[in-house]
Amino acid sequence: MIHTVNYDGLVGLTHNFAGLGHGNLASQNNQGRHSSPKRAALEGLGKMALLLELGLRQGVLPPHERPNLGFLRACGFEGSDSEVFDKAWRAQPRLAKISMSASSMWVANAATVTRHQGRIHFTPANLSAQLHRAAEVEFTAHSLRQIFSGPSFVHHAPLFSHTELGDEGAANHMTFGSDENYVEVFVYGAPGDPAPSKHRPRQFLAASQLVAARHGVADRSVFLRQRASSIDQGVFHNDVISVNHENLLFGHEYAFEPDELQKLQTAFPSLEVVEVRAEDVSVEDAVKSYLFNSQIVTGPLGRTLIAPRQVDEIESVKNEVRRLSEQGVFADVKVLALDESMRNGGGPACLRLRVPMRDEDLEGVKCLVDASMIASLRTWVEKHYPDRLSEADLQDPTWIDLNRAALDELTQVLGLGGAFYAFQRSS
Ligand code: SUG
Repeated sequence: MIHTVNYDGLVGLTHNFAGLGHGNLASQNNQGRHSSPKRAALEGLGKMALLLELGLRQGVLPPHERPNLGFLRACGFEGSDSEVFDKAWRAQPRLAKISMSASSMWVANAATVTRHQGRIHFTPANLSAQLHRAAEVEFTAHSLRQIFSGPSFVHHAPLFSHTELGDEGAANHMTFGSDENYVEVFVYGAPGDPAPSKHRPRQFLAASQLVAARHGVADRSVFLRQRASSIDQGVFHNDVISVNHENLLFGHEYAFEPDELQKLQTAFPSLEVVEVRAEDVSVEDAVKSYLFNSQIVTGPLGRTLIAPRQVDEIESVKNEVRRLSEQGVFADVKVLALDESMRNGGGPACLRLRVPMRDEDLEGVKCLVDASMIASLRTWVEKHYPDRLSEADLQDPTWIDLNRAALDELTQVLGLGGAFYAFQRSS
């Protein structure tokens, strides 16, 4: 039997609101506010603990080293580590901010993961639509290779990095069905007519097709075009407006361009569609609440919706969730505070990467967590993470050593050995 193991991104020490997410209204609207990295990381661990309590397998993907000195050096800054950091802040503050982004926490953008003929394929997303996210890719690829090793896993290189091949990974991919009866769905924003006029789409059809082909699943893949008007309203990834679990597609009426869904219904006749009408929940309310960025899992009571607490704060969404529960679509609804991540446009589903594995695949796998590991990670966060961070705080060169000390300890906690991060290999 195949289990979907959710791997969640552990929030990094420098989580902040730099307003870097384009087409992402929360990131734009919260630019410049103080962040709480500690709260962000604890909220994320709270979600992992809840999934464990529901009886699910859970893993964690470690944060990236910040500042990202490899990125700054590739931008041409030279000298010692602290000189590179300092020069970047003086000459190119935007690049320096990018080097401090904790955006790797949204691991739904880490890679596309599919399973075919007993092997699990990973293509790290090139994230070429945005510089701060493209700067994550090299370490993400390394990290996935380290954590998922063994004969079950096939690691492909990220696609060539250019916006025309923009690939945002699992945030725009869904697997329907299970075991041998499954269909892969890739959702893209461009090209297409009408095109969005306010926000550039991030995911390109060619990228989705190339990933499907190299994973060996092209003949069981369906490519659906995202609704252009929804991208313009802040739906920068498909997982902001639709989510799936087994045979269920839970999405908004305006997730896809008209008639697109028919392609999936034809390819996968056992599809169950629960579509929320725009007259019940507007796209604006869907984006504000992140209702469709909930995770759906099978818990002890049955199908369970794990939603951000914002779904309770918006009347239309609250009513819709109540209706869906009354109709038996969801046997259980769990509501979580993920406020720090949400303020950057990252809800429950953004924080997780689904990896379909059988028991025997787990042998080569690292970073699975249990309740005692969550407790150790909480202690580690309490020890190292700042409570409050302003943009000015980000410029402090002591971040270099603070991150390294914390991450070095983390590799011990997680059993990753002493050569996981580049700084560990060079010191
Ligand atoms: O790429 N936010 C991320 C949010 C990603 C959410 N992921 C999914 N929907 N799967 C983004 O826009 C903001 C970072 C900042 O402003 O510092 C940011 O990158």
